[in-house]
Amino acid sequence: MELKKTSGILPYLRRGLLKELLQKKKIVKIIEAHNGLSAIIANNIKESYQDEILEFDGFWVSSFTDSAAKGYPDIEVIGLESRYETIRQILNSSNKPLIIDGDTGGEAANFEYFIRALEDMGVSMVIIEDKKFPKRNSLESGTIQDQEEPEVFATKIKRGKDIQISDNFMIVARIESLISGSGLKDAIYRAKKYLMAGADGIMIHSKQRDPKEILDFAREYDKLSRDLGFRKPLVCVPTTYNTITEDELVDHGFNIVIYANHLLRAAHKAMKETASIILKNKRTFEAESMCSPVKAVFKDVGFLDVKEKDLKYIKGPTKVIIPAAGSDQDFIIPKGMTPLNGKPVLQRQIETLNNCKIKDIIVIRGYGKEEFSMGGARYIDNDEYEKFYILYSLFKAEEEMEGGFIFIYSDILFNDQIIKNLLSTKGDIILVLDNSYTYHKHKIDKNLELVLTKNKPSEQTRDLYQLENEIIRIGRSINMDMADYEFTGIAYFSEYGVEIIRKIYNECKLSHKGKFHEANSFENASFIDLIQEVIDRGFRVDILEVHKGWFEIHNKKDIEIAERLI
Ligand code: SPV
Ligand code: MG
Repeated sequence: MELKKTSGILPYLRRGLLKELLQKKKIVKIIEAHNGLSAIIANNIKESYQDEILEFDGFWVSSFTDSAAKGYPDIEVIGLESRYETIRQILNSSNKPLIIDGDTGGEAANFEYFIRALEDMGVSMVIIEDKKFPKRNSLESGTIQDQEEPEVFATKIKRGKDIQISDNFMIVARIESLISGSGLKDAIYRAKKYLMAGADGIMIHSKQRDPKEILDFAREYDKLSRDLGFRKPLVCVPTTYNTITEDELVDHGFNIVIYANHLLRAAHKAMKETASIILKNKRTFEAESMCSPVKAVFKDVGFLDVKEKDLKYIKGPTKVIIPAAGSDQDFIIPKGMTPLNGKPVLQRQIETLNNCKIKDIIVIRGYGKEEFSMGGARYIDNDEYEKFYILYSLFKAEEEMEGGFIFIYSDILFNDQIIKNLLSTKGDIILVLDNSYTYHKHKIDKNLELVLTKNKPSEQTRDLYQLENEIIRIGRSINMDMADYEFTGIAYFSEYGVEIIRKIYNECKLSHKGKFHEANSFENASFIDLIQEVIDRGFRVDILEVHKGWFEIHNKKDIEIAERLI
C-alpha cells in the first residue's frame, strides 16, 4: 500500500533502520531528496523487476540539491536551521532512513550540537567530508579543494562519536583525496586515521567518468580492513562514473550507493523546458504533456486523503428518510401527498432538501402508496402499516441508515436553514425542537410531542449562540405547562447515532413485551418512544432549538394556514 502523507515512524525507530538494512542487504540504495515532495516520490516509488519489487532504501539529504533547491551554490552558505527545515520536510513525508550530507561538519564544537540535533530527529547517519570550511562542491573542476589536516578531521569525528547518545546513529568520514588530487595513498592513510578515531564507515568520492580509482580504493580498503581486524561500511556516489551497476559495486565491496542529485536535476530540466514551451506558445496547452496532472500532485501530497477524511468526519449532505406509510382519518390521500397551492407536501420537502444539496431521499409508503409517484425520492413499502406503525416503517429503511441520516415526518414543511443548521450542529442524535408553542398554547388543539430538557430554555427571546442542551423526556403525555419544547419532526443521526438506535431497536424487537413507553406495544411504537428508550439507556440526545422555519400539517385547517404562509 502507498504511504499516506500522514503515516509516520517514530524517530528512534527510523534511526535504527539503516543499521538493520546494512545487515540484511547486499547494497543499500539511497536516493537524494531535497524537500517534502521529492521525499514522497522517492519514498513511494516501486518497480517490479523479475520476481522482485524494487524500491529505494532511504534518502540522501544532499548539500548540493538542498542549496540548489533554495537557489544557492553549494558552498556551506545555507545555515543549519534552514537545513533542519529541509530534513524535517523529508522526515514528515517518508518512513525510510535518512543520511545527511553534513558538508565539513563545521567547527568541532558546533559539530557536536549538529550531531545531537540529527540524532534526536531520527536521522541514521551523517557523512562529513575532510575539507576545510567553507568547502566548495566536489564536482566542479577548477575549484579550490582544500583538504583538512587528517588529525584535525579525526578529532572532529571523535568529538562527534563521544557526544552521540544512541548506539544506532552513525558518523561516516568522506575522503576527498581523489577530488583534491592527493591520490590513493593519501586516501587510504586518511581512512585508517578516521576509522581509528571511531568513524562508522568511509565514503570515497570521485569525479572521474571511469570508476577505476574508486575500485582501486575499494581493493585497498579491503586490505586495510583486514589489517585493522574490522570492516566498516563503504559508501560511494556514482554521479560521474554512472555506468557502473549496483551488482558491480557489490562485487567490489561497496555497502551503500548514493544517487546524490538526480531528482533535483530531473525537476530542473523539466521546469526549464516547460517554462520555455509556455513562453513560446503564449499558452500552457503545449506544456501539459511535460507536467503531472494536478490530481497526481494532490494524491501524492495527501490532499485526497484529507478530502476522504473530511467527508468521513464532517457532516456533509446526508440521506433523508421520511416515513409516510400511516393513514389519518381526516385525510383521504396520504398526508404527505396533500397538495398545498397545487404542490404536494412531499414535493416541497424534496425541493427544500435539494436546495441543501441532499439528493438521496427515501420515502416509506403504505396507505395510498399508488399516490407516491413523484421523482426525486426512492420508495420502500410498509404494506403492514395498519398493524405496524411509524417506528416499524422507519426500520424498513434500516439498511439505508448506514453512515447517518436525517429523519423527517411526512407532514411538515421546513426551510433550508433548519437543515443546514442541523448539519452543522454537534451530536450523534439531534432532535430539532421549538419552544414557541408556549407563547400561543391556549390556541393549540392538537396532541403535541413535548420535550423536557436538562437545562431550561433561555428566557431571552434572542440568543447569539445555540446553547448545548440535552433531552431528558419526550412524549405526548408531558404536561404542556411543564414542557420546554415541542418536537418538530426533524432529527439527525450520525453513523454512531445509527449504531445506537439499530442496536436498541433490534433488541426490543426481539424481546420487548407489553407497553413501550407511550405505545400499547412495541409494534405500535412511535419515533419518540424509541428516543425515550435511547435516553433511558443513558445515551445523549442533543437538541437544535428553532423558533420558526417549519410548519406541521396536522388537520384540514392547517392546509389553509400553510397555503397562506407559502
Ligand atoms: C552532494 O550531493 O551534496 C554531495 C555529493 O556532496 S557531490 O555533489 O558529488 O559533492
Ligand atoms: Mg554535498
